[in-house]
Amino acid sequence: MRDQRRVRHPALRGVALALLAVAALLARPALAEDGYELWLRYRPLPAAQATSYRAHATQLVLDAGTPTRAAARAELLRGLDGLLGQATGEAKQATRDGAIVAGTLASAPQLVPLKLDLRALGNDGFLIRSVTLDGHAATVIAANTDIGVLYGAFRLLRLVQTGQPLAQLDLRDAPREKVRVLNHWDNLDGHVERGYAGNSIWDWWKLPDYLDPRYTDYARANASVGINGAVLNNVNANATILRHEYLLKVAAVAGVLRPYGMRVYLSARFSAPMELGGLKTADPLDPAVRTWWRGKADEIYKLIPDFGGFLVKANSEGQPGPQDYHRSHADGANMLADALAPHSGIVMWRAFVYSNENPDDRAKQAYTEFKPLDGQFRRNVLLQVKNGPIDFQPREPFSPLFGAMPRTPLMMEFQVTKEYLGFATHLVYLGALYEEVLQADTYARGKGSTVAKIIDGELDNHALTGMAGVANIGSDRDWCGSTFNQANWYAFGRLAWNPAQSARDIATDWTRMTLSRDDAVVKPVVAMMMASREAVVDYMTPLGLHHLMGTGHHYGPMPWDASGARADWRPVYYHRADRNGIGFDRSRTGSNAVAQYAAPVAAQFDDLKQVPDAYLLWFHHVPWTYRMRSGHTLWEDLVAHYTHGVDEVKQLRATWSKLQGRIDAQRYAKTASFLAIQQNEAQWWRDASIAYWQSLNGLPLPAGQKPPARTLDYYKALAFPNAPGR
Ligand code: GCW
Repeated sequence: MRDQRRVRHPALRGVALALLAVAALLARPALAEDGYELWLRYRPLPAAQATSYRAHATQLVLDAGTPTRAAARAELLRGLDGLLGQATGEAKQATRDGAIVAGTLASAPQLVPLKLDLRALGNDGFLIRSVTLDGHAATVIAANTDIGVLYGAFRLLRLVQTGQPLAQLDLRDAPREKVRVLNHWDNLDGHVERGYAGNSIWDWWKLPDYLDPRYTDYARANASVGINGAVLNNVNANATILRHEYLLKVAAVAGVLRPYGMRVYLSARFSAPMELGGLKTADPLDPAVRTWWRGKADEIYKLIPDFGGFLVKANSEGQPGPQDYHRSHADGANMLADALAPHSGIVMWRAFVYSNENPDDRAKQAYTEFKPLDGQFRRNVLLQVKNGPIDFQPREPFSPLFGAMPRTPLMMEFQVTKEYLGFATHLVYLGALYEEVLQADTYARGKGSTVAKIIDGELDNHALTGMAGVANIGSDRDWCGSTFNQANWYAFGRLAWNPAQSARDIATDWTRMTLSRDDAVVKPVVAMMMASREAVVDYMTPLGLHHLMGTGHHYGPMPWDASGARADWRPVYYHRADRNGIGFDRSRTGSNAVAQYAAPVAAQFDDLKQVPDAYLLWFHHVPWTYRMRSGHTLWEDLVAHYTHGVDEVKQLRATWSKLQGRIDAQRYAKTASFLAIQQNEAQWWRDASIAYWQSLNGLPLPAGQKPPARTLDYYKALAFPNAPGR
């Protein structure tokens, strides 16, 4: 039914708004900048800007007859009212210049005479165009579906928030990835694995009866960047989530997310038929097991008709899986895919597998396991591949699986939470990392075969495509543990929509929406963000080093550690340093991991003369005295990188301190404190690493370099039994 909000009298509404504002002022400190609003921060624009936008937002024409269109209407009114300091009127059709008319052709039939070409927009796309309608200048948001209308509404608001003109618009956009999902590593007891922003936002205890309003704001934020799904529970899955009483809770969450175009998915524990169904086996070829999963899928879809499907971590880090029954990953994935197919559900099967019992280089194992299975998966299976061959390091070369399985749709898995990049407190803009991976050239079909073109289906002609981000969201008031971590959620969503976008442009939009539209803020903040990723690589793991973080919790430097339960969980496995040299030899004469890449890439990585410095110690073991392109020795350059990383953090702090007064006090202060923590920890990383390498190589510090502040024994004695996120 048409929503009955009346066209309000602007003057009266103005008075009411003013009274409300006074009441709010009296009730609590107004406009608390606690970060809760994220980038959907509709604070009033400066007067001159507001005036010029008001001419393009005189009234809203939007039939809010479905929950999704109602969400679009609510968002537009909230955004325009807030940004422009007005009470946006509504009408059934454009009655004056400056109307915003939004809808599908069915819900906004007045758009039909415009003969808009919506064919290329698909399900989720939209167009925004300046037109003349019923004799009035108007801005049209048109789409084939309600969700396209909602995405268009958010885009129009983004134009205002980022200071773009609303005149002569002719903008079309549609996502290049179909499945754009967050993976929550949230346990049912509220703990978030690798979460640094408080507890899980899913309150399983109070669900389904209590729906935290936060779920709605979560959905709004995701829809604003085009994220259209969420896996609610940890990939280290508890079968309990599949019990009927939990499915009722999941259905309640799905009901909140649905109007915003988000589907829910669940991580499925492979052994659930035994744990919940009392079966003796979870063998994917066993008829009783197959029947159990089909029944479970039917039960789920009765409760949640648009359920997205399952995410599975199998035979990885101790999780059960098909190999327990000598079946392949394809057997396992296909069994679940068959159960979901009648309901159009999908399986996202993770390729993150490696085994301690396998003596081969860990970096090679996922490829070795999955490459032979190319072409064996059902049509509704996406293989979810982490960006690099090891595990979400500050820098890794792209996973060799990208480009190696043309007959299987591969989905990207990025980590948004910063497990290996300083947890919540370090400022690291991951947009730069994502872009580097997406733009990497696999050469799978010759030059220009970027990872982006593989995962968006262009290169091998796949219709089922996707990108997953391991969420950094928790119960903290600011959602992500820090203001700048919000940018990583934002950038993930924007790149899942279109992996060809520029990280810098995304950072610029985010800054304008989140912090300030003032160039004196935007320029330095974007510069900070863009420099931050290289900084963390330098102070933690320069020149291709990796996985030297504290065993288990992954906090701080522990390159000396050889205590992990498995060889491939010990830092010493990865750096292989001794008196003479350092680095993991993955060249043809070493583990030959290079051979997993297409020939031109393999040749480049294999050749010491060609391998980029950034991957030197990833692919090669070289003497400390190795002569770098710079003319310096490896040791000299290594130390210089560590120092440079620390210096960059000092620079981030200095830049931020100049912004005091230009950014609200609350968010300014939190970031300033966090940057101080980051500087201390960057210094610690540098000093502890250098002290350890010196204990092996016996070399003096390069000229001009400061010695570590403490002894190696001091760093080795540090312990962090309560580090978060385990
Ligand atoms: O990076 C490792 C993490 C584990 C995680 C695993 C995975 C969910 O340390 O906490 O488990 O990756 O991706 O499965």
